[in-house]
Amino acid sequence: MNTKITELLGIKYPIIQGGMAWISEHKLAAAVSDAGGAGLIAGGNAPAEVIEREIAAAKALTDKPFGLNIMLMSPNADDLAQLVIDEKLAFVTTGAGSPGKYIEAWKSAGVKVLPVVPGVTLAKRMVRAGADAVIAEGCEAGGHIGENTTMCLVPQVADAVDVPVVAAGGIADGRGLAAAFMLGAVGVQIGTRFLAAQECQISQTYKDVVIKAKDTDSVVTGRIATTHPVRGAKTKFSRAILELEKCGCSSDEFEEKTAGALKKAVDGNVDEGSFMCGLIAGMVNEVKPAADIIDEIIRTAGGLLK
Ligand code: TUI
Repeated sequence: MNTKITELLGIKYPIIQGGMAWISEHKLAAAVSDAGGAGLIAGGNAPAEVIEREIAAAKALTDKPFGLNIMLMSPNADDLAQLVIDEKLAFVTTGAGSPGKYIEAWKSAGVKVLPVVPGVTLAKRMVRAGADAVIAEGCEAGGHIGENTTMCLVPQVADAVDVPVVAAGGIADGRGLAAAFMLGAVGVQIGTRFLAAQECQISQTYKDVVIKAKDTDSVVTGRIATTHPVRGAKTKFSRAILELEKCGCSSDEFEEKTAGALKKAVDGNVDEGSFMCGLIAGMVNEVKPAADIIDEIIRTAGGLLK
């Protein structure tokens, strides 16, 4: 299944792992890369030394290319941007902002640059700045989201730019990959399905939340109290947060209640954790090795595309 994205990244299958803060660490990244996809370590808010160790651990597990995701709201973004160059990583994906100021340096170092974009304007801006591809992410995705849907966003971005487009948000199986191709994408980014990968190091509690989620068990918090809405699983905690902001809490109060909540979810704290996952969680029903997840996606999509 060769596409412009498999060519660009030197990978076998057009599947990029989502860069999930606190979640996408070396074991998952190496497993996805070994299985023919593009594995990713997520920088999140971690200091560069921590991510340096993650990169070393991933290099010890795989000789396949993998990348780093940089969350641009992080105070450590500058350090992580430099780390990508120092570690000679194959590619970088970015989220939650514009990576414009880093692109030239990354390109000079031979790093492929794939910004996540929630809209057409940023997609065009990123291509003008030198991005090698863009990841058009719809609001079906988990974590921090924009306003447009994958179905509407991907073809508009594909029409607007002349670099490869990767579809993200709401894709977890071969039908999603085939559909993404029909929308003009040449690959997909998948996060939520990999939460239930055997190699994913989150708590069993987090995996159970994802596996038990139904189609209606998703909620977006932070639309009123913040400028960075986040999609996650409907839990007692996320419902309480939503009520809090509906009642007009201040952004400070909101931030105080949700600070560190993703890490708490990763550690299995159901009472105070923010279990970020996409709308497609309702379709994720079992834990499997990353290689089996990828094989199944490729087999199903291949059959459909014939
Ligand atoms: O970044 C993500 N998903 C994330 S980041 C994250 S960590 C976090 N934790 C708590 C609160 C907020 C974040 C969890 N999930 N996805 C990619 C993504 N990027 N979605 C939306 C965007 C985005 C938004 C605005 C990208 C660029 C952008 O640009 C604004 C500008 O500067 O033009």
